[in-house]
Amino acid sequence: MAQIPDALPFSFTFDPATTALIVIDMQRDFVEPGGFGETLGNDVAQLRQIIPTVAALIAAARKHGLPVIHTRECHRPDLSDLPPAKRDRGKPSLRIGDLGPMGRILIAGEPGADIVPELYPLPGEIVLDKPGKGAFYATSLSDDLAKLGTKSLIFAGVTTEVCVQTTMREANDRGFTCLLAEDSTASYFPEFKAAAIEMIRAQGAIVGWTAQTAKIVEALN
Ligand code: TIU
Repeated sequence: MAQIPDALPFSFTFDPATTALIVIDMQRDFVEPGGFGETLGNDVAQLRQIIPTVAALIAAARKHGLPVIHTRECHRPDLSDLPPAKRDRGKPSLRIGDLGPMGRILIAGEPGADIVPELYPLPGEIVLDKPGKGAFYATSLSDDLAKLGTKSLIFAGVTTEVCVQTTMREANDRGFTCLLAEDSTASYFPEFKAAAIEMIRAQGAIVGWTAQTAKIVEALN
């Protein structure tokens, strides 16, 4: 068993043999200029900052044999998995499926929908394309985790209060013990990130625990 005494709201215990790292939506469309995030009016600089920290967490997981699962929020080229309620939301400069500087916005197979080169999956790692904010909806994630025998999940990625928190809540309801790497997640809104972290670990870890990436790496070593 591994332990992170400094995790909040209290010490986090996990078995590395039954733990997986899930890296949520570290795609060019969210973290590079010209993508989906920026078309929504956001400054992508907040998100780019975490890339080296996420890289360190991924490296530690790989070193210790934890499965690394990557997700991408994207849609089929024919938009058949894009509900109008999602496409028509807000007033973005470009909508999902429109052609931007990195190809069609949030469409599977386009350069913008792919994971940033610094965090690129290794051959054999699970990469899940998801049409929703949560990674369990309309994906094979439940089956993949059952096959792996996963009981605990470490979370990284973007954005904290949207896809990361949604997936963490879905995982918590499915019986997984969840830990969020605080400095390996980011939001376009720092105050939303802080609030999400607070609400995740409130009430005795109602959704899960949080810890600094260095503490997670230390516990694995
Ligand atoms: N807009 C925003 O904050 N997030 C998303 O649309 N998707 C993810 O969080 N990946």
